[in-house]
Amino acid sequence: MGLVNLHAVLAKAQKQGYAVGAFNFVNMEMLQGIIDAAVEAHAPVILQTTEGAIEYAGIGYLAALARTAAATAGIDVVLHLDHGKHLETVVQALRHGYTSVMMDASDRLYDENLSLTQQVVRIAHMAGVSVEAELGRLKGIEDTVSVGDAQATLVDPAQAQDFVRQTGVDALAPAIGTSHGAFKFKGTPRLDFERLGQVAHLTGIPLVLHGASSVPAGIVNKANDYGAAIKGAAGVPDDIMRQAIRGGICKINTDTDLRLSFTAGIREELTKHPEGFDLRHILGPARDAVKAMVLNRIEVFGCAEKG
Ligand code: PH4
Ligand code: ZN
Repeated sequence: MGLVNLHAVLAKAQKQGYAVGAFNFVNMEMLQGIIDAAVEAHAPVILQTTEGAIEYAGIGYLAALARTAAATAGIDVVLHLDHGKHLETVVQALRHGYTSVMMDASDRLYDENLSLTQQVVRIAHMAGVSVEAELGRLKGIEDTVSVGDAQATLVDPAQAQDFVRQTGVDALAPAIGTSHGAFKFKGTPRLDFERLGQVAHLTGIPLVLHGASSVPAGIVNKANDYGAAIKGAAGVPDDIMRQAIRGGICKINTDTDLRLSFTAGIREELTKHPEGFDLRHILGPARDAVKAMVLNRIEVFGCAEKG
């Protein structure tokens, strides 16, 4: 089986009320940890790379790894461009066989975001490739100084309705209070579920939660025990994640959880075996740690046995 597009995978998720994990990778071991977990759980999976990952590893290597994994996985696998900021990167992704692209012009004026996304949808849909877009800015709700500022960073539901109608995107990432990285909330974690409900109702399409890592205390503590210095980390708790899925989230972006797991695994191995320098002994356990984390996320997302 080869790669499938995002539309196919998310239509099923939306209908049945679960979410599909979208996991970022930058090297072979991360990819293998992700795919091994998805195969074991028989879950559909979205493999995604950002422009930063492409700059680091090269799009040819990343696409070949994903294609190789999908060929024998026996589950639905999507290869998605995450946060494509430039039209050139989108075209590059199409040329390399990506089956889904995100045109992220959320930091531009609304009209620019609209016309750029319309262009991408026109080109991508001709090739059978799905398109995700974003509205609002990813920022923790409590990071803003006033209610007015908070409103300004979050998605405007009426604008989302207009945007989806005018672009025909397959999936939309509405900013509802999450942020990228390991430090998402200073106080009690909260997302704007009322706003999410309005966007789901007005657009009717599958929604995407960015900045959705759970940042488990156990993994952060393990990293710190083996030499990391990560203080004040906080992620999206599982009950909030489940509520988001009930509210229309069908794709969940997870990167930080994998980075934490991978590096905690490396730190443990190097600390326990300071005499070691065989890469296979160092990166193998890190790959296993990524697999364990992805299995955990698949359970929370409810997509096991849906592959
Ligand atoms: N992403 C991943 C963004 C990674 O430029 P870069 O490769 O560092 O960007 O789109 C997420 O939404 C991940 O959210 P998380 O940080 O909560 O895992
Ligand atoms: Zn993101």
